[in-house]
Amino acid sequence: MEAAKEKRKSVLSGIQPTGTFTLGNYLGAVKNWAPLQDDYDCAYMIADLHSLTVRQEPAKLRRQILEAYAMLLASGVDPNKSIVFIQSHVKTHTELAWILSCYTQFGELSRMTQFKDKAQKHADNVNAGLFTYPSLMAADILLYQADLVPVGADQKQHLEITRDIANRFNGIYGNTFNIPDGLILKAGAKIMSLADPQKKMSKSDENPNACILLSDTPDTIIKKCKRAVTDSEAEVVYREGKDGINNLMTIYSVCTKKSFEEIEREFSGKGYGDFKMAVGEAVVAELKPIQDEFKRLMDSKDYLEDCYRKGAELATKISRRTMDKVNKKVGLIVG
Ligand code: ATP
Ligand code: LTN
Repeated sequence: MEAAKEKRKSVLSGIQPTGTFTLGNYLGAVKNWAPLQDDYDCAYMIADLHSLTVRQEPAKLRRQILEAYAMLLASGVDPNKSIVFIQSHVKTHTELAWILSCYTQFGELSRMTQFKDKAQKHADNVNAGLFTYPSLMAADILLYQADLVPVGADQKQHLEITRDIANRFNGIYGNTFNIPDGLILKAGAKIMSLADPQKKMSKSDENPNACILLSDTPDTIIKKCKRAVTDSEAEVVYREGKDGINNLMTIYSVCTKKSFEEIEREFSGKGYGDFKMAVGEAVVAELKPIQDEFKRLMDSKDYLEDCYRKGAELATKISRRTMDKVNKKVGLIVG
């Protein structure tokens, strides 16, 4: 008799279409999504509803959603292997988010550092969506009974609250949700701003020199690397207090797969100028195939539309199962 096939574990992750992806988004998150497709059942989404928590220009947002979708495919996310969809197309996300928000405490939401940061940054628009953002993110993850959630280090707290909400719900109603684990890689989990290496590189940073965008030309990438803030020493070594150099070493290491020791040896006796040039060239080489594929995909809008429609259909089908279960458990009449 054939041995029962082991069920593959599942993965879900998402990214907001709040701007062009930065090198941080790519190295910390998206780059790691494609390799997971071989071993897991993956679902990847553009978190367009999450991006509404900050004021967006409608025409620009529409363009960014499509660009973000194309960028996922250009980065190796394959719609024939994974479910690749746009969050707002799958209605179960807001449906579950509402229910989960009734199992999420005001106190725990108040402790979210992303909420505190964004509330400070957008003091004129501290809206309810910004506050309940984690309930929607928990819904995204729990709907697919995800085992693993690959994200950058800044999302750790949101994963913890997702687990807390799931455990709370399971505790009241019996086993309903799988409890997910974060998958936060050591290398590249937090790429820092080139202008202020104590701050994370963020797509919504106003300083254009702070981040490398996936759409930057080779010249711009090299210029930004050359301008990166470092220190007044001249030694390429990974050491506490050398935030700028540590960040560039991390970027160089992830792009070239060289260890910190190898990099230190390679640049021993050389100045920061040579090192920054090498970092720039490594980033250009890393991004070139993605940029070429992105351009090709943006010229194939019908193909993209076909992919996101199919993605939404599949995601709806799978997530509906969890949604029906939840509605039943809390005592709604499932129509
Ligand atoms: P925003 O500036 O709008 O807050 P963001 O650049 O922080 O956006 P998100 O859409 O919130 O990006 O995050 C997408 C993914 O990229 C997440 O998994 C997040 O952890 C990861 N990520 C974001 N910034 C970095 C960074 N600097 N280094 C590593 N990973 C990052
Ligand atoms: N909040 C995430 C984006 C996001 C996400 C998700 C990530 C929305 N839903 C579900 C993982 C799983 C961020 O990166 N800022």
